Amino acid sequence: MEREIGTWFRNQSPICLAAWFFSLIKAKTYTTLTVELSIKKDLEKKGSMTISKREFGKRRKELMAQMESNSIALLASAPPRVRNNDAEYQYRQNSDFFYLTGFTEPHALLALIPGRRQGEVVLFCQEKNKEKELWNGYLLGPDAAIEELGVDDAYPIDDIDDIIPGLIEGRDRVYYSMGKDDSFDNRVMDWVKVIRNKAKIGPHPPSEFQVLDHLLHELRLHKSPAEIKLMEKAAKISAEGHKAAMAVCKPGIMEYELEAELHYAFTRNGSRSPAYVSIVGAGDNACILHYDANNAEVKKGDLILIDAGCEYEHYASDITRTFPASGKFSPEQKAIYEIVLKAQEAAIAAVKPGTPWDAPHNASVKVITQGLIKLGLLKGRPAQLIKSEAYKDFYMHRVGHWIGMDVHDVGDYKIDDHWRLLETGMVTTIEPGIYISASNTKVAKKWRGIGVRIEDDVLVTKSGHKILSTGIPKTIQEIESFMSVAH
Ligand SMILES: [Mn+2]
Repeated sequence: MEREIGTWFRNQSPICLAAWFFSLIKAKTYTTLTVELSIKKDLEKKGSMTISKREFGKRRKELMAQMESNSIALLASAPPRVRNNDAEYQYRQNSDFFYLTGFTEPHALLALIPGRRQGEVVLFCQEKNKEKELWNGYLLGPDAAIEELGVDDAYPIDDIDDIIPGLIEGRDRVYYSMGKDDSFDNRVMDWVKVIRNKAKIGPHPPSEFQVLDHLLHELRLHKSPAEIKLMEKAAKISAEGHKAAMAVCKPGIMEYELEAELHYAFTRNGSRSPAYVSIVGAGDNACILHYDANNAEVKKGDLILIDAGCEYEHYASDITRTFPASGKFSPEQKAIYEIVLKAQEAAIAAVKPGTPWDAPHNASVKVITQGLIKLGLLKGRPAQLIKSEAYKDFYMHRVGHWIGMDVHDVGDYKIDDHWRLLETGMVTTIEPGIYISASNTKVAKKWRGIGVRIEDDVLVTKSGHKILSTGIPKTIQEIESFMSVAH
C-alpha cells in the first residue's frame, strides 16, 4: 500500500499534486466545520468542572455513618502497572479510592476510623521529594494533603507499617476490598499479625473482616448533581468524537483512522483517556461484540459500528452509533436499523423510577423479536419465541449496565434475588443490537454481515429519564443528512 502511494506520488506532475493537496485541505476544513463549532463552546468551560472538596468529605461521612461501630476501613490507591519492561501504563486512580479522596497519586492509603477522637480520616501518601518530583512530577505531600483534600491527618506512606497497626488496634472490625489484590491482602494481614504478636500485653486484634464494596458501591450507584454534570460533559465530548468519525467516514478509510478522530476529539476537550478500548468495526467486524483490532479497511456497502466513550475527570461515557460507510443505508441495513432504533426507544421509555431493572431489557426483546418475525428472520409467535429466547441468535447481550466512574459501574442489579427497582440518580446504558454474522448460513444472504447497535447513557430522573448522550445523529434521516452535508 505505502509503496503504491510512493509510486503514485512520483508519477504526478507538480500542478496535479498541488491540486490534490489543496483538495485534501478543503475536504478537511469542510468536514470538521460543523463539529468544530460545538467543540469551541466546550473549550470555553475549560477546567471549571470537578467534584468539590466538600462533596468528597460528605461521601466519607456517609460511608462512615453506615459502618459498624468500632471499625476501620482501609482503601488503597491503584498500583502503577507495568506495560512492558520499564514502561508503565498511563496511571488511573482506583475508582473507590478517588470517590472518597479526589486524590490522583499512586502509593497512598486512606483509613476511615469513625469515632476516633484524634481524627476520623487519615491519609498516607508520598512525601515531598525534590529529586523524585524532578523526574516524575509534582507530589502533594502529607502536609498539604490535610488542607487540599480535607483529611484530618496525613502521614508519609513510608511510615505506614509503623503507624497503621496502632490505628487498627482495638477495633473489632476491618473493612477492606478483600481478594482483589494479593499484595494488599497480604499487607493487611501483616499489620494484623503485628497486633496479634503484641496481644499478650494488651491490645486485641480485630475479630472480623468485611468486604467494603457493598456499602461504598451503593453510594456510588446513586449519582449526585455534580457527578451527573461530569457525566454529561463526558458524553458531550464523546458526541464530538462520534460526529467527527461519522463526518470523515468513506469507503477506503481504515478503522483506526476513524478511531483517531474519536481520540483526537476526546483529548482536545480535556479527556485524558477513553473510558474503555474503542470499538470501530466495519462490515462483519460490527458483529463481533468486543472487536477492538480496528485495523481493517472500510468497504463500500459496509455498516460501521463505533462503540466509544471518553472518560472525563474520572467519569465515563459509553456511546454506540452505527452508520453506512457511504452515507446511505441499503434497504436491508435500513430494515435492521429501524428495529434496533425502535427497540432502543422502547427501552429508554421504560426507564423511570420504580420500574424493575429488567423492564427496559424486556421492552427491547419484544420489539426485536417482533421486528425479526416481520422480516422473516425468525419464524413463530412472538410470545413463544421470547420464551424460547430465539432472539438470542441475533441479540445475545443484555440491554445495558450501570455507568459512572467505571464504564461498567458498581452496584447490585438484584436485591434478594429480585431485579432491583430503578431510582432517581442511577445511570444506565441502553444499547440494544442485532448482529447477523457473515457466516450465518441460516438466513438469506442479503442479511449477512449486518451488525447494528445503538447506545446511549440514560439518567433516571424524578419524572422518568434524561438521555445524557445527546447531539449525535441517530435516526436514519439524521445520519444520512449529516453524512451528506459532511462529504
Ligand atoms: Mn456499554
